[in-house]
Amino acid sequence: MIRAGDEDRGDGKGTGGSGQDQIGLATRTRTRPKKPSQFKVLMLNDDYTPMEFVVICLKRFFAMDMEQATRVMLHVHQKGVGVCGIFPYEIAETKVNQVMDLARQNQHPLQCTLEKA
Ligand code: TYC
Repeated sequence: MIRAGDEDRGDGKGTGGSGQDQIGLATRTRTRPKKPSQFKVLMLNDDYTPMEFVVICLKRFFAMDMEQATRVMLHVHQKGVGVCGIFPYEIAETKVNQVMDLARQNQHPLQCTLEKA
């Protein structure tokens, strides 16, 4: 049964029902729509992709200006990985594919990937 105080955890399951009193189970529907989950697009360092090419990708696909793109590229170059942006899944996936396609066309080994935010 559902009592006052049972909460919606945001996953459609809530916390209703403690085990003993679940006769006549109610199926609740959400009132709030679920937020689309967000994904980080990560750029990985390698030893061969030219710095200028990484900057071009960051400007073209992540709408960065020269200064932002250079900062993110140098961060990746120094730390090994960096965040290009955070997007809903399908947009993040599209951006990964755009980077990887342009890198492949130019025969650079640049790698870009997704991670749940
Ligand atoms: N490490 C590369 C170089 O020295 C530059 C680079 C930066 C490559 C960022 C990939 O995601 C990257 N030419």
